[in-house]
Amino acid sequence: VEQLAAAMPFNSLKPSEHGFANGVKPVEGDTVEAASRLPGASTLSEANGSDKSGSIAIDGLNAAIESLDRVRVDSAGRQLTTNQGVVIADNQNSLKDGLRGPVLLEDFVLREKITHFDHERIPERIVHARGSAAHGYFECYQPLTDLTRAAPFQAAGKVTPVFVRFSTVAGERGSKDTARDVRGFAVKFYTDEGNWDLVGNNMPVFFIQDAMKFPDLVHAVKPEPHHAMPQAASAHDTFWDFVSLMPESTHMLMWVMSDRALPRSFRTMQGFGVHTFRLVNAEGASVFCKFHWNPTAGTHSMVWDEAVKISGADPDFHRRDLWESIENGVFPEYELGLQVFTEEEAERFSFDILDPTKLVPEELVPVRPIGRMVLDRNPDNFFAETEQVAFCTANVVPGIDFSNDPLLAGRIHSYHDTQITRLGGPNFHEIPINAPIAQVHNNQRDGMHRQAIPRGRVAYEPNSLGGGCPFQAGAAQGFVSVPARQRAEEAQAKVRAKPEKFAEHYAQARLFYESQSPAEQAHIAAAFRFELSKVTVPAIRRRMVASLRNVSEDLARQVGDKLGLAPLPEPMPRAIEKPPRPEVSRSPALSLLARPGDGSIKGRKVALLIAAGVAQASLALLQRQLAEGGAVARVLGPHIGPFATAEGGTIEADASFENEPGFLFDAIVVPDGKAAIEAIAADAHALDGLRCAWRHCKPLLAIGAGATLLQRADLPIEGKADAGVVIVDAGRIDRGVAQFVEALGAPRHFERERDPPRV
Ligand code: HDE
Repeated sequence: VEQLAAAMPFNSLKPSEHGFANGVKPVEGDTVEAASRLPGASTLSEANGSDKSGSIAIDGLNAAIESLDRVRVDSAGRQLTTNQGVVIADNQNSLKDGLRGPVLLEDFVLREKITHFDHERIPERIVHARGSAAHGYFECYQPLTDLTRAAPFQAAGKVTPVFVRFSTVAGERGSKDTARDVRGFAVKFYTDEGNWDLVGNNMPVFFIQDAMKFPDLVHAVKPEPHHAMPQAASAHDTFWDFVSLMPESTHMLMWVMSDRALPRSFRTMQGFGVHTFRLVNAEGASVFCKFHWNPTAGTHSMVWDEAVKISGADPDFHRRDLWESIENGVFPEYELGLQVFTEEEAERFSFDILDPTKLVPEELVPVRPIGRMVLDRNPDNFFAETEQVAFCTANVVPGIDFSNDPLLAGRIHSYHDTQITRLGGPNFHEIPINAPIAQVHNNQRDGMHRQAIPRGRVAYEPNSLGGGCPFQAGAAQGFVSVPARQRAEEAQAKVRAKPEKFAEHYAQARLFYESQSPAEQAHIAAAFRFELSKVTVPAIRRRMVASLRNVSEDLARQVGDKLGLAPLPEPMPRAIEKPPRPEVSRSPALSLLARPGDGSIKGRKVALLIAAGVAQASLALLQRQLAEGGAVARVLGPHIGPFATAEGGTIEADASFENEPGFLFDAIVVPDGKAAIEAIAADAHALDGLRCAWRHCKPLLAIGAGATLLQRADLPIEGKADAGVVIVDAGRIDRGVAQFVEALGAPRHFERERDPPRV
């Protein structure tokens, strides 16, 4: 093993690739840095095969990995076999009756191979079809035993394995990552008391208040049924027709038209449980709670023009970012926070906490950090893990319970139900990625694809023949639903109706809009303008602007003007004449700028433009600082391969101006070297890249002669540019690099933005 390690470049984060596979568990209470050094962090294990089932179950990063190890298959050094384990002699030619004769029916090798292939596809998820996932762990900060008996929260430093899938909602499985859309944020905790799935989104509210409307909402946003267009987009008639008739969607529309719908990466978006849940302690006492995931890297988004361009150049942009970050040891990390409140407090709120179109402002109930989640391992196989994982809101563990949110009730049914078709039967809980670490013992039997082999003749309870086993645990250990009572005044006959506060639809939409920074507000107006201008039926556009008048006259006017709607239509009639007074009129926490991150450049991608004659020395300090900060620097040239430097050496271009366009990067650097600048200026791909970086408000660094390239790209840098444009003399590189690194770790430089764009 040592010889092997010496003979090849060795990434210390990926020891299992090189035979150092004996991972260890994260030390309780350890830092992420220490966790990132754990052996076994990679999954690309080809060197650890066991005779029968591939890799041996090692003392891995966490128990979930160990259980998956049982079924991992590594084929290094193995012969090809059929599914029956029969070794295959020839995998190129079918069995024929003579060289030019017909293929024989007896060719079981051919038939098995084709038959399996014919059935490779399974139905995609009806929503959230496109997704990407990673393994990791949750670590609790302090025991929460006063609030909940849920296993992950019982001790400081307790580590619970997780599998997390991020997704878009509307697009099909092969659609793009950078659609304007809600993102799914689904976490499966493999707790030692069973699986708990926190199936959330990156926005804290939803379009509708009742599950009854969900199929309508999804039919409206999906491609229109007659011609199956548009793909992964809400900018079409049926979506806006539906939501403009559903005033309860207004608050969520503000979120979906905001920068939240265009996250820079999965690493830089929040997650929310959306519904109000309950926490229950060992005494059975319960409180209400909302779950928040806050990314350590801060919240960062793209601009629309950038998202559109990335969709073409790299439809896998978010998937790639997640994968590469983990492989590079830049582990996505999120802090879990709780908003906890009592039933009595909830009764006094101006909104109903059972209404999923409302959030609880952080100024009203602060978010209390309770632990962190680190994603540190990529899946081995996309289909087996990311595609087959089945989340379900019904998967809760003792200590977590539901509220009466009517949207949540529908979900508790839907998720399990949908998997029965998607995964082909009722035994999908036995698929390795779905199987709990906690043991499963019950009397459920049979069904398609059963894996477990239950022993004995007893499959019923109560029994005496099996000694009464498996037996009920009783309330002390088993799951007990909170004995929540309806208040006397609510104990009515059966009704199909909603509580009164559900009828107020605009206060929180206004709160959201008013709490955004000017740049974020401008993006919301531009998003409505864009989407509604794609709507072909004028009455729908008018109805939507009429609804926006109840949110903000300023917003309605901006959108209406650009849709040629003057005078503006009358405001949409409200269901409640005198709505309750909201507790807060501004919530700074709702702006992305509230969480800029810690200024770190970890995971940021920087393009260094080069050509023959580049002054390599002008890049050295920068490259070192980017590497030290955990940023990824890519060297882009007129073509890939080596280029002569001004110093007489060579520098290798990893990518070309054409194959990795500038808009894929977080920042662009133009080095010194006159000849190189001339060559770069002759390639409009490079100039386009610079213009995009400018237009998308990203940092630019130009060193020495590089400054002239910014002029050649027609960037309007008159007088004093913003802090994101750093121009330095070749002699003062150190100061320029420091400024650039600071700009790279900061939010975008929106002070540069113009609508319509100048560049
Ligand atoms: Fe889902 N949702 N949903 N949803 N949802 C599904 O389950 C559904 C809702 C969310 O990565 C489906 O396994 C109903 C809210 C995520 O695998 C399906 C209602 C929130 C994912 C389903 C909602 C979500 C799904 C499709 C209204 C945020 C992807 C395939 C009553 C809190 C999970 C599947 C993954 C997936 C039903 C509303 C989040 C059909 C009926 C609100 C993150 O069961």
